[in-house]
Amino acid sequence: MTDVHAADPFAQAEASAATLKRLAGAPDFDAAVVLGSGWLAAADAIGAAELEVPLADLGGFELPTTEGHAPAVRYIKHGNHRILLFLGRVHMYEGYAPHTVVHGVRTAIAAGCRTVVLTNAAGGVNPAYAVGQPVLISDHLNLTGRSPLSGPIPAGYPSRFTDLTEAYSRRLRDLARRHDPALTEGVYAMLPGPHYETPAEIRMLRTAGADLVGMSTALETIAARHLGAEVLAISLVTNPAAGLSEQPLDHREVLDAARASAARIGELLAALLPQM
Ligand code: 8IG
Repeated sequence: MTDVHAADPFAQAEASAATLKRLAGAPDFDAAVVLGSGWLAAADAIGAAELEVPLADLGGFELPTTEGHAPAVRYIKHGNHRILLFLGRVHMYEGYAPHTVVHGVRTAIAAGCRTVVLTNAAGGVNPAYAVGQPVLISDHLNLTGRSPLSGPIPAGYPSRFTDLTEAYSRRLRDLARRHDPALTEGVYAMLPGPHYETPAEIRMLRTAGADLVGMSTALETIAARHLGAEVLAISLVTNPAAGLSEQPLDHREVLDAARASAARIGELLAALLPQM
């Protein structure tokens, strides 16, 4: 498959970052949080916004088409800490190329962020997981067949041959567990979607070592690691993966569970972010 590359996604991210810093009146930022589907309830718990900027004002962003994804980034101050909170993301299944999917992460890092927190909603492949449970991502299976690092890398950027041995920072996972010792961790499989898996595919994923399955995060982690940022990622289990549940899920119950958990995890993030 041939990717259609933007002229220079790295230069675009630098430009978006410069605009963001100018609009926020901030010299740089320290950490970025990307909120996935069902995570909007976490936004206010993370902190009060100094400013909310529509992504359309920053250039280089495609606007999310998914319900529950608001196209804006908030600037939040925690003491001396400056945090960027992306209230949504775009996905490959919306028809976007990998470089578009990772534009927010690249913009945040170009704006100074050394820490990236990625959140998502996921199906539980591990049968021990309950709906509403947050899980720290310890590793991933990128089953999209794509990489945000294919294509030209401009001079001055790190090698495209990015080491992913510890893509998800052990230090940050340990820090999260100090705040909430009940947090478990698992392996996240990213598939392109947008359809869900068949039960046979879920059995295959379980055999391959997956605990969670979703349609985001892995490409953003690869882009963040390429640029040397530390990554913490958290999945909110919102459904048992295909074939794991006897009866169809009650959609309202799932949404309620997600909302309640997202608010709780928002408080965890608010406590963690100043220590990152
Ligand atoms: I929420 O079961 C959510 N996102 N691929 N499979 C995949 N993505 C998901 C699922 C799921 N649940």
